[in-house]
Amino acid sequence: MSNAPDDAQNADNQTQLALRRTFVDRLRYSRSKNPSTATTFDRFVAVSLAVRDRLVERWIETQRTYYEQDTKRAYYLSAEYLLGRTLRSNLKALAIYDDYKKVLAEIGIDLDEVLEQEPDAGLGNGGLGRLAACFLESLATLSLPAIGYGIRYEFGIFEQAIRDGYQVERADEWLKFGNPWEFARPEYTVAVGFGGQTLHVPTEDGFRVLWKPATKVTGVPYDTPVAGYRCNTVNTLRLWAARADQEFDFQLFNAGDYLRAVEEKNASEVISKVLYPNDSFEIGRELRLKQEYFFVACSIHDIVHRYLKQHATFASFSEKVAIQLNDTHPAIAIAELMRVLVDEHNVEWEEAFKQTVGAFGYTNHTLLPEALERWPAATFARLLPRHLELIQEINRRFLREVTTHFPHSPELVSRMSIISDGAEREVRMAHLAVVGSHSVNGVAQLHSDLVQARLLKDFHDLWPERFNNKTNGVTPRRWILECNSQLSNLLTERLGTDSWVTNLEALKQLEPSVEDAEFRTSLRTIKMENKLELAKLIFKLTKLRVDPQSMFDVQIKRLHEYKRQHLAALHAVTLYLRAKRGEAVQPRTLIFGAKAAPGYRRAKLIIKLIHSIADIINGDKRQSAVRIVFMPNYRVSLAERIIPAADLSEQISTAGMEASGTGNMKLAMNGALTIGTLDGANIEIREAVGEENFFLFGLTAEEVLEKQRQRLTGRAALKNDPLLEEALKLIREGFFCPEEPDLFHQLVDDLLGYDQYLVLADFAEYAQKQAEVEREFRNTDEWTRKAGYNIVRMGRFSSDRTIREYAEGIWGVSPCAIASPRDPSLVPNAHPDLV
Ligand code: 26Q
Repeated sequence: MSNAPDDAQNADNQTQLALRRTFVDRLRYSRSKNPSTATTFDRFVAVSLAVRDRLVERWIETQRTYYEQDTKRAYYLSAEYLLGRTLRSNLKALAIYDDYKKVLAEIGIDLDEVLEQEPDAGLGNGGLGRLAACFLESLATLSLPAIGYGIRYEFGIFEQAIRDGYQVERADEWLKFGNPWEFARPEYTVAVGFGGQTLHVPTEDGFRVLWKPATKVTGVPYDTPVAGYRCNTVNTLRLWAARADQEFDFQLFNAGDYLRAVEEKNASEVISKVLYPNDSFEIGRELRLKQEYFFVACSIHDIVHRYLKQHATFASFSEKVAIQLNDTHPAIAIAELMRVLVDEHNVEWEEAFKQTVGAFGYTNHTLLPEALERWPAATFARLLPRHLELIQEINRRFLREVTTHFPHSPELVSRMSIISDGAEREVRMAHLAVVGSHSVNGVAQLHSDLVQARLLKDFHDLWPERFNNKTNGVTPRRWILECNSQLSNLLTERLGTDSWVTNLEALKQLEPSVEDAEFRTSLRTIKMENKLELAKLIFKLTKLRVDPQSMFDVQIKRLHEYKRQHLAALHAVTLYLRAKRGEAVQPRTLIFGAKAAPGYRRAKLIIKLIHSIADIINGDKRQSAVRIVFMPNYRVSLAERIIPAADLSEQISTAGMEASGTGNMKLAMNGALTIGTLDGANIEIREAVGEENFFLFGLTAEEVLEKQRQRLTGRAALKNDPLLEEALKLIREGFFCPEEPDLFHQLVDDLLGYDQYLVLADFAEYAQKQAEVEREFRNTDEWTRKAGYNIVRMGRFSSDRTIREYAEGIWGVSPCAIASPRDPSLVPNAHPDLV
């Protein structure tokens, strides 16, 4: 008779034995250390390499299966991947987290301390980059055949320090001590051309175009495995690094031009050096266009090469290949695929364009017209002469179609043209993306509606069937399971299963639990413990002591005027004034985390404003109601500590300006209540959690447009609000910044004048809603009930749901189950080189 518990115990012991052995082996043979000489960082690398070893068998099996089944693949092209840390995710995906914790504890090592050694992979600015990372994780967990392509930036998003209340930037040297997750693949390099001339060479039936680039750069792929959660699928993230072209160098060195050769080498390698730290387009940075074309050319080459290994013609290209453009940053891929098909493989234009449109999908992430990417045609002509010709031909045929559909409308033709006809001709990347794709989507319902009704209205009139919505989501593995272990345990215990981890909608079965007082007590206890942990971290990082009993009011996101951090700061000043007058103000700790683009002066000034206000308010020990914390260097790993501890989530953008938001989702699913405008995904979150569990305020997107048309001043909104007036006056006159009393003069005057983001117009309703928040917070049990409903009703906002919608609605890719890894020597029929 078998003894099941004993068998399980034996298996555990065996696993733990194996884990210990690989760990010690990796310390010894990959770090040349033994357990007594190893540093904590050595231990981090050794555990990571041991975990990587376990992934590799599944990785090989996954790629073999895709190849054998010749599955359609989804290719995600993104200039950004904000991955954060990887070790904890992979331990959990492989179900060896608890074993490793135990094994390490037995030899006196604390796993949590080891995990803290890992630097964040910060290859992105904010929402768009983190979305790409959540998507990769969901793709693998859903067993979908997919590859992510991007740039291996040597320096990711800058490290932020605060000096005298000002942001200062430092280089992010995330690769300094090596990266245990990546595999360099120098055997699969790609040559990328820049500049030069196009030659039109006559042939029997017309002519061929040859592009003779002036310089070449080599792309070296670095592959990182992306593990699905408990499912054997391991997909690939392939990031390209720029290296100087050997042959090109060789010629220069041989010509005796040593210095020029070294200069050229540097100029090539600078392409993948650094992530642009702007989360909005800024015209005129030629290197940025080089980065975009560089990674796109490498990726398209890779995709076409992989397709051609199994297909003789391009007739079924779009049946096997789906390419998603994460915003317009990789949109040049449309012209590049046309170039490869038409110039290099002799495919007829019509057929090539059909396959191109069939393959591409475009995701838009912004409605702000100034944020749309456009490049001077002259820059294109210099850097990518052949691509400009191809874009002109795509445009010529497109405008012919416009004229056929809407005759006699020259204005329409000029509005829709891919190349604008102003004093300086510019290539409009969004127009190129729409014309070259069969699908165009926004990232929340309101945003998609506005894309269709405003931003790309003319295109929607022409091709309504191309347009659709894909509301964003976030991965519950990182954003609940890994960052909030106590909440995870409670959910699993109550549900009787951990199925919610891969099926977040299952949480709706816990609705009855929310009405159970014991469950609410657990929720409250967990939130308090998370707040205590965060309070410790705040003290460690800022030396400020905050009261965990106070309301933790959190605004974490990039710094932008449209996101209105200054609205929250202004409100904090009014709370402070009320507290000073002896009014009973609910104790509250405002927690900010935000990086400003280094060239965005107003955003940097708002960071200084927050610090100035914080200095005065925190320093005033006669009141304890208001505390303000600015957590420096906000990043993924810091978000993981802040989010589980939040009571209130600030989602207060000017309506119509935040495409979706995804931090709003992470906070709500961890039991924070939202105070927010009718913007982006807030609208859908409110619908999902129930309007009674959401604090709504502010103008609607329509009203915002109307107000902006009226050109009212901010001062017009001041009427009957002496408190707001006083707050503005104090800021303006330097009360919070005696060293530089004029510092915020202009900022306040701009609010009182044009007030583009309607900060003052929305202030009264915001303050009123915050008063309601205070009242509700004091009713602890009722607050916890609302938090509970937020948690159990957020199932729709899993990126698993989002990715299923992309897979079914845009890509036509299906799940592909991967067998358990076998001993590699037992796999029959050694297969051809799998790239
Ligand atoms: C473009 C050209 C040149 C230099 C930089 C850029 C650039 C880089 C990053 C432009 C934009 C970005 C990032 C945009 C971004 O993060 N957008 C956010 O995307 C999220 C995911 O869809 C949404 O939730 C947010 O609402 C949106 O602001």
